[in-house]
This record gives sequence, structure tokens and C-alpha cells, in this order.
Amino acid sequence: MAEPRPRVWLSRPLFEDVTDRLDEHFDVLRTAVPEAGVYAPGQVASNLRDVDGALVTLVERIGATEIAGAARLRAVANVGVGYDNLDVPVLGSAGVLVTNTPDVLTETTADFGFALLMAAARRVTEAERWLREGQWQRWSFDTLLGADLHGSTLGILGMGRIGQGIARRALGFGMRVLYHNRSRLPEATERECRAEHVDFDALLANSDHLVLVLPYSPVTHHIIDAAALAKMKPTATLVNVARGGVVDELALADALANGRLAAAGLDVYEGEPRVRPELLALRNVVLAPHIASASRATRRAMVALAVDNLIAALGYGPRAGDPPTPVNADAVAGKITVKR
Ligand code: 8YV
Repeated sequence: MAEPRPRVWLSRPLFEDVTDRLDEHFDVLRTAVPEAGVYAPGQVASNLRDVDGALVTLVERIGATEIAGAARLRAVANVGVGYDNLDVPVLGSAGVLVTNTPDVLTETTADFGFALLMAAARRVTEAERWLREGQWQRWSFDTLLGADLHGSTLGILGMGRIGQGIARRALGFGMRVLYHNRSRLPEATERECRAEHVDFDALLANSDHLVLVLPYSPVTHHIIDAAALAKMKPTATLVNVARGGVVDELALADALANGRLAAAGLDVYEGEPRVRPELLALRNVVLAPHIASASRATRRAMVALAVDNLIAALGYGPRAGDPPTPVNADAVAGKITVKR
């Protein structure tokens, strides 16, 4: 008798023509996204109970509680380079392979980091709102003055692939680039990005514009807090395309409201999709709903990579047993059974 097909959970509709490839190998459980947009932990747990794999986005949080009854689960493919929604150590010790989608979104995310930076520094959304409110007749020579990018100093906190993409873009604007990272980059990469490694305090003090691109973890939680903001120039711009949790948003709102920071551009928030009223009330912050990777081509590429990962992680397809971008391959080494 033929072996039953593995079952996988697809947590939400993505690009159907891309995710349909899962049906070639698996029985796919497609669930309706709750009205709130987010599954409750109990719903995640029940959707994981009888499946061998899952393809999820950062909105689905999976840890010990969610996998407690998931005896068959062997792989979770995350659509995103960040995977702070997944408790990787817990999943690894349960023998579950985690994969993510790096590289395919690097340039698109770097583009958007720059878009937010320009919009915040040059007050683009604030200016549009002012115009739409019919205030143009009040124009004076110093209306909506912003900060230049060209010739300024750009700080980058977190110098991975996306950080380097932002540094390369800054070269075209004639900016001086400083960065801070857990580990210093190889000299050749520093030369290519014309980026100078500095300590955290020097980065804060010397940046005219600071872009956050570092991974979120307990170590980076609220790394930009009131004390860090106080070390920045009051004329500076802060951009966050990392995770909301790296910034103490109340401290940020306070600094923006009280002239201790000129402007901010945010794509990510602590507790998304909720945005703090303190931020919503401000004019000098550009707010985007977590869309840094959201170009048509890139979002498709992310889903395609996640599908490839899941098929391979469960032992099927041309890369059976060798998913392209594993996160915790060591934790499950030798445990993937190749089917074909
Ligand atoms: C996506 C992201 O919005 O890749 C990441 O880590 O934050 C974004 O690219 C997200 O992953 C969609 O699930």
C-alpha cells in the first residue's frame, strides 16, 4: 500500500500559483485567517496537531505551547528573513527544522529603508498632509525645512546583508557611513561599503541619520531606549526596518514630541498591528505597515523560497533533504528522511 502523503498547514493565502506546488507532494490544510488577522495560540496549536510541516508568516507565533500536541511536526518554513516569531531552540529540541527566506528580500528592504529615511528627513508625508489640509497659503520661506541626506553621516545599526545594501545606496548620496555590529565586517566588505566600524555610543552621537537593521532578540530588546536617544543629535532621523521591539516606542515618541529627535520613519512596531497612539499623534514620524519587503517580485520570491524549503525539508523535490536556507540545520542533522 502506498505511504500516506505528508500533511502541511498553510497558515494563510499567499501567492496561490506558488503555494500550489505544495499540493504536488502534500495534503495541504488551508485554514481561514481569523477576522482579527492573527490566530490565537490555541488555533495555531490545533492547526499544527496533525501536520508534518507548516508554512507560516511572522504573524504566527510558534513555541512550546503551540507544538505541545504536534507529534508529527518536522519542519516549519517561515516566510521572512527574521524568525523571532518562532522559538527556534524549542523547535530544534523537538526535532523540528526551521527555515527562513534570506537574500531574496535584501535589496527590496534596503530600498525601502532608504525610502523611509528620505521621507522622514525631508518630511514628505508631513508635507503632503499639510498640503491636503489646505495650508499652502500660509507658506513661508522656512516652511517644512528638513535635513539633507547628501553630505551627511549615516549610521547603520546591524550590518548584515540589508545593512550593507543600505550602505551601498548611501555611497550614491555622498554620505559618510558608520556602522555598529556584533562583529566587525571583513576589511574587504568595509572597503566595498566604505563603512567605518564604531562603538555603539559613537554611532549614536555621530549619526545625522540612524537606520536600525539588526535582528530582534532578548539582547537587542529596547536597545534604542531613552538613554540611547539622549545620546543622539536632536537634529537626527531614526529609521526602523528591523523589529518594533528594538525601540522603546514611548521613549521615542517622547523624544520626537519634545524636540530631542527631529524625525523618525518606522516600518515595524512592538505589538503589531497595533500602533501606539503616542506615535499616531505625531507629525514628525512616517509610519508604514511593515511593508519593507513588499514589492510584488520580492514577496513572490519569498513565498517560492519558503515552498522550496518545506518541500525539501520533508524529503521531497530536487533538493530533498537539503533545504536551501535552513536556520537550525545542526539541531536536526541526519534526521531528514529523503523520499525522492
Ligand atoms: C515580511 C520581514 O514582512 O522578512 C522579514 O523578516 O519582516 C518582512 O520581510 C515578513 O516576513 C512577512 O512574513
